Amino acid sequence: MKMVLRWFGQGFDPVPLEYIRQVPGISGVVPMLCDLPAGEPWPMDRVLAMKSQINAHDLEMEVVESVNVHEDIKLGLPSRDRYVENYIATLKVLGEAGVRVVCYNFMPVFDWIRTELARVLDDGSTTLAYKGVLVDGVDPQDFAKSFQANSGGFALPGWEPERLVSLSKLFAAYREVGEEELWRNLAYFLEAVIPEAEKAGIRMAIHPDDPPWSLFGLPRIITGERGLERLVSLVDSPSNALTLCSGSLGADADNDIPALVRRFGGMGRIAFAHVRNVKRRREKDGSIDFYDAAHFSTAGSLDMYEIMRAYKDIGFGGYLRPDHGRMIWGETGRPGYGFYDRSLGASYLLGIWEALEKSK
Ligand code: DNO
Repeated sequence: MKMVLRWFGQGFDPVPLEYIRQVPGISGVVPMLCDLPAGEPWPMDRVLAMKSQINAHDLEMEVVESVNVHEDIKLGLPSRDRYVENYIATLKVLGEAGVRVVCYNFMPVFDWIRTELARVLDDGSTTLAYKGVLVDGVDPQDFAKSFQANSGGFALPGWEPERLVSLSKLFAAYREVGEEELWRNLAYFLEAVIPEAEKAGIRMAIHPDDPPWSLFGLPRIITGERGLERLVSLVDSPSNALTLCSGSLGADADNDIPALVRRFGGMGRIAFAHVRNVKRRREKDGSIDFYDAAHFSTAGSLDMYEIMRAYKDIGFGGYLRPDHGRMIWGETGRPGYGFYDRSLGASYLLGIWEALEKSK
């Protein structure tokens, strides 16, 4: 297992590589080219420049997150072929640069969604949180505007300004696309891309929908065991793999994370693990409330020891990272990516891993 940390790239991430290098046990960072719109091919010179900068800090660049899928592919529009070609070109570039895993998602319009970027917890730390009542029945335009106004100047992944401009057009287009169409469009994409990923030595690792249910009437399909099962069967290849995100899937109490790790990890289909905790509760009106908790088991609803034990038992040899750090110790930065808290998370998970290894 290799422990990695997400890094948004020079100028886009307030955390310097010098600091990341000082976190014990981190082998590499997981970058992206934040300024490239979804669908644009990633130029070799920029990828290599990013790699040498990362390598110069004794860190590896073997995983990239996210190479975003253009909306025309998800919608199945005739223009999708051009974007599929671009995606394949990007995979070739990344493969040549030594990247082994590409994390992507197939969520319509948005990436992860929260209703608060800085909910204050009892200990004074702040974190991302979700209140179902603030999403259910709310106009997505209004929601997006209030979200942007609260993001502290950072464009959140999947919430890039150029996409928000065309929001109503996008929503209109998705009226024609239900879950089955979305599955068909995902199959079309993977059938074209996976053989090329194989040639490039890359494993495509889909990130589950976060939260794992439909929002604003948009279809969402990678939400639990059945969706993951269907995904891996779309193209039977180790390159058609998963990013198993414990926190995304764990927002739904029906998802048994250690069982999912054993099942899909046992099939060799987990290329990338996002291991984080989430604290969920059901409100009196039946709506869901959750927040991204500290990594410790006692801080949230997930048993992190059992999750790590499942990875250990299946002999997981892929990449693993902590996720969604709270803001602690006065840190300011990208919502969801507090560096101190992710570092605590990495150390905690590595501690569990060492204990599992030595008690075997
Ligand atoms: C959240 C991240 C996701 C992920 C994308 C992959 O913190 O795990 O934003 O990077 O869904 O495309």
